[in-house]
Amino acid sequence: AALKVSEGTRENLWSLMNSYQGRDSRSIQRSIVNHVEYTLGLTRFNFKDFNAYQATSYSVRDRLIEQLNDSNEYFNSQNSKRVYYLSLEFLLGRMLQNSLVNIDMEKKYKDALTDIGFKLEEIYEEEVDPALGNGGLGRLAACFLDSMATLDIPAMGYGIRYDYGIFKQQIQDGYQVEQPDYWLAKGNPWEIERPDVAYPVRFGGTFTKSGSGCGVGRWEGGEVVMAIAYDTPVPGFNTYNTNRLRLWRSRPGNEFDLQKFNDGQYDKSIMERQRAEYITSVLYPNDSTWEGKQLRLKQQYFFCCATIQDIIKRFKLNNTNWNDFPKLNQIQLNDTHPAIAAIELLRVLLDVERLPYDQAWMIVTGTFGYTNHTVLPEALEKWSVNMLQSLLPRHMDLIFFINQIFLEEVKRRFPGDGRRLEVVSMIEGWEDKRVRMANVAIVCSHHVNGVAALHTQILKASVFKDFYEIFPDKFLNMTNGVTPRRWLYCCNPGLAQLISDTINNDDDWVTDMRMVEEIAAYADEQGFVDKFKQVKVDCKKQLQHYIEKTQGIHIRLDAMYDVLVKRIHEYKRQLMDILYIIHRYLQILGMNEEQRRNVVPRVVFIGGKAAPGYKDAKGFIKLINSVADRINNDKSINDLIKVVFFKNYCVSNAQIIIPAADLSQHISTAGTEASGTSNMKFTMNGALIIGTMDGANVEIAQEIGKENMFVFGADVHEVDRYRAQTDEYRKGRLDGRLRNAFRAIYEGKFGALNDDIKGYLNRIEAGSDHYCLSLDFASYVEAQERADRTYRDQALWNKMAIIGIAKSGKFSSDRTIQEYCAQIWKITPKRIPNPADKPQ
Ligand code: F58
Repeated sequence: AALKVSEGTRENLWSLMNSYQGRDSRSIQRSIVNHVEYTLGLTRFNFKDFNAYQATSYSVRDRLIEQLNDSNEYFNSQNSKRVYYLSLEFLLGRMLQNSLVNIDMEKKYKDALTDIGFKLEEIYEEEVDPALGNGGLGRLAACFLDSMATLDIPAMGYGIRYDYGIFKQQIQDGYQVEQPDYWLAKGNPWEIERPDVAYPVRFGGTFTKSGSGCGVGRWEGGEVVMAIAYDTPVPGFNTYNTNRLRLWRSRPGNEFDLQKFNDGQYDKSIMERQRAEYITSVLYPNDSTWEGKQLRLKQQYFFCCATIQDIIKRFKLNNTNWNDFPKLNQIQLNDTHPAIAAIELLRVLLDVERLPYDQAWMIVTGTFGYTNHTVLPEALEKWSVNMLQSLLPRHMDLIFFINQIFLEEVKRRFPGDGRRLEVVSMIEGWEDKRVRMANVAIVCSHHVNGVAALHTQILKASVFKDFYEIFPDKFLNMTNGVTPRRWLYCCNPGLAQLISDTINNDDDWVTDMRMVEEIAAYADEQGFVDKFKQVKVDCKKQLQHYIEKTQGIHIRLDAMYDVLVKRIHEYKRQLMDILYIIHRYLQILGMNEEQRRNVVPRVVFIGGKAAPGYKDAKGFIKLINSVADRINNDKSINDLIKVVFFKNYCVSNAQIIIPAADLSQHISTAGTEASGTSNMKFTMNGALIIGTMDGANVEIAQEIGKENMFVFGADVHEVDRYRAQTDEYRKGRLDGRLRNAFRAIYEGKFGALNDDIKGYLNRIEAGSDHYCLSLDFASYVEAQERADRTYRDQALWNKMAIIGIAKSGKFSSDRTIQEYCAQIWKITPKRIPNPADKPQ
């Protein structure tokens, strides 16, 4: 009915919303206090910071809901083309500051709150950090939402509303201990529950087919659960446009097992209904290994099935011609995790909408795009055919069918090439058959993209080489980016202010990061450099305060802050960093007073979560903590090195540590890190990178100049050659300093050793060095020494940092999204009129 109201009624409805339009202090206060009383049921005469956080968030949410609804209504009325970003993870981070900044009301809310006795900065700290993601992939999805809203792209994110996000990391006796993250315990003011938006999702049962070829299937029985929508508004910066993030929660289906009930098994039938809720209970905390858990497959299908129903329903509001579907809907798959959505769309088109196969297939391949985030073979998803068959029988049947058609085409185009057929087949193995989800995603998509230039090259040249030869035009690169709103403007207000003041352009650069290039001209200007130094010191003070408060460690301000924060993994080589620290420590122990005066004092931060089942990664954490223990308590080195294991690395504390870093480490073995995105954030915040020629480091070097980074290590080809050698060869070339560091560990200098880590080091010594620690160690040490030398020349250091910031514009996710829009989604911005501009 909303679309049909007359203009008069519309105006009337419009004026009803005025209560939330007021941007003056009194209106803001009234709306906050109203929520204290009416939403929270508390008295306005006495409420705590946390309640102020809740009420403030509800007040902001009111504005966002209005913008969201208006945006949505506008897009519906225009039958706008839409982008749907499907992801099993959205690592959003806290919402309050970001929302206020984006709707340009941070200052107003700050003043309004001060006036009634609250400090906005303290209120920010009350918010739980919603952590529905593992790492880079989930955070990328969150940055993309921000950019799509900012760029006026009619877009939606779809995912899962997990009850438990990524675990909280505690450290006990140096070991990681995982604590459940029940982030909803105190409610979530940012979401809107939508019991009116609910879809059934079926698992198991049987399917019968009629007709030939793919036929028409009837899928019945099994278990039906309901997907309920929870919406979170995603406001753009400096635009009225507000997009929607829709997360699904599982609930018991409407069908009740009457049979059991009548048999007197009331309790059992209730318990079965409860099982439905488990589907969206918990985020799987793996960041790079694939696990064939049935519940994970259920999660994937659950959210894809609900999402496809929702998208189709929206399409049908305004459309009847199915051929328009791909023109109006683009679905992007954030890795293969939601790839089953493509098969689900095919199923619905065939079995429900009764479209002919050719037409249905054209629609599917016109709709989907697939983004790959990894080249590690152990991360590629391969579901057991048996599991798929029992859970999703029709989907398995359709995969077999499309695979057969695809392989026939390949046979025609590459006669006699049996090897290729084997490799590109969606099915792997003979007895224990598995479905290669990447192959399914590639064939079902019109475009496949890597996330950095080097990564895309590797996809084309090795991982997906055979596909690339079949579909050369399908593959393209979309170098990742990060949102400058959260990762500069919000987390580093001092630097943001300095940029705005310097380029004399207000905040325009916040949506056009290339403008920041202008500050390069000031890299030698003393006045500017001094201000930049002051910004860095202020950020370091904040970090110092945070570390004191949360970990009880005092760190000095006048040291180089050397930071390595990311998920703990062999390929990311935290081990190489800690071995270098040991080397440095041993070196200092051997120095006289005179020599020590020349040492650059460092505070080394290493932080990140290890997957709970990843033994080696957990061993690294223990080793880091043992080394920290020894070094931090060695008075003889006079704080020349301090080692901090940065606990529970997450979005909110990333916003503290990134602006404070001097040196930032991105030291993965060349060819292993698809892109990396924190490298971009650190660069934007004026940290210098020590890094390998891997992932997006390569492009960062291109943009800011290799001379403004500390680049080291083997390149992809050298890594390949080294790996092709024998263990004997590598053993014979073990780096001497590495050997000394091992010895110090074996001798117990860093406490009693856990056998696992000892075994790990032994294997490297024996020449089994897949991640090339020994190959890269010498050049790593050399790069570290370069960093020290440069740091002693503060003018040079700051100049390099400023140039880094100036030339980091490419790494805004706005640029990335513009590329997706132009090259993959073929969509242009739709600027919605701001109703506030209308004469009232
Ligand atoms: C990351 N992948 C890449 N995967 O490692 C990183 O280089 C890249 O910058 C980033 O994606 C964004 O493109 C990543 O974070 C996961 O966390 C998956 C979670 C689910 C299981 C498999 C890994």
